Amino acid sequence: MITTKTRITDLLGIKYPIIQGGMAWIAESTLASAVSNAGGLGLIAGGSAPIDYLREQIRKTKAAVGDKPFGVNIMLMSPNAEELAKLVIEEGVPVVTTGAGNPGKFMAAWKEAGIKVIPVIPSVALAKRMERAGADAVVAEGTESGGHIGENTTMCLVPQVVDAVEIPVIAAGGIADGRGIAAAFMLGAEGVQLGTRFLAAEECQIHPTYKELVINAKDTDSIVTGRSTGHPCRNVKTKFSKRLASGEMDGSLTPDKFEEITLGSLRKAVQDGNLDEGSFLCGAIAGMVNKIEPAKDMIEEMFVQAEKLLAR
Ligand code: TUI
Repeated sequence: MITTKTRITDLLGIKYPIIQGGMAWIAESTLASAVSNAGGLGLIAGGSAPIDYLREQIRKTKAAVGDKPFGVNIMLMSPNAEELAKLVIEEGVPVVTTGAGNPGKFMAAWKEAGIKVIPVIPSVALAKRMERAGADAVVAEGTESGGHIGENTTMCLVPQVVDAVEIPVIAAGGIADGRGIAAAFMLGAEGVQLGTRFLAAEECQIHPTYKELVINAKDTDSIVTGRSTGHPCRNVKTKFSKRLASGEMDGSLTPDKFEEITLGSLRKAVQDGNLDEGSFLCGAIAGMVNKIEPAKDMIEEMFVQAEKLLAR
């Protein structure tokens, strides 16, 4: 068990170099603490949740993980980003990851508070900018990921980011087993971030319909919607997401109408399992996620497999 000890395990003080994605509406204290207690880094998603709810989630996680680290993901497009940027300092959160924007303006305050900052980025240019701004590491996220995505694939993006920056790189997008982890390491990554696999964790509190969709998904069952709005998002293929994508394609759904229909659709998926109006975000690797099990079992199995492959 030495090949997956990296600058990421050192930086974060964790056993396995794995981060659980900060999935909006999904990543809460139960899942985050299960991942952190298993030796990875669990994240609470800021999403667009009320600040008092997030304070409670942070405190619950702290109580559940003891001295193990955990983090908070801040979605920079969200209206709560400014407030949450302050809350993580007040609450002594050890790690912050950011998505969907440039966290530059918050960086100095977070660094001063001793927070480890790991922006999620979809391009080499942003990775370089984040390194200059003082990021401790970056997550290079390929278009295979669920949710809001860039254009480049994990296979192309990760080695180019690794070549462009000195700070350690964490690979995300399309990874759901030990083979994916080993492959990411071969590309130069020193850690991985997984979202879709953790949707099937026992501790993940999404609606059973959501879990079923992920478990039953085949290789061709993810679809990107929102290209017309400039915010492409990968989802499970459902009647709703297919209708959105075809409406965008044939022009019958204007970007304004798209925004109107999808407002609140993440919550409808996660909490209500609403197949008619919910956006069930998932990565392109959902076809390989077939079993509900504890997060700890997932992590341990994946690293046994990755270590074996990397030791060859
Ligand atoms: O952020 C994510 N994934 C997400 S956020 C989300 S919630 C949402 N809801 C409705 C519409 C859109 C999103 C669901 N999934 N991943 C990290 C990520 N960050 N992917 C791409 C980016 C990104 C994009 C642009 C990071 C930086 C960036 O910078 C632009 C700039 O400011 O230069």
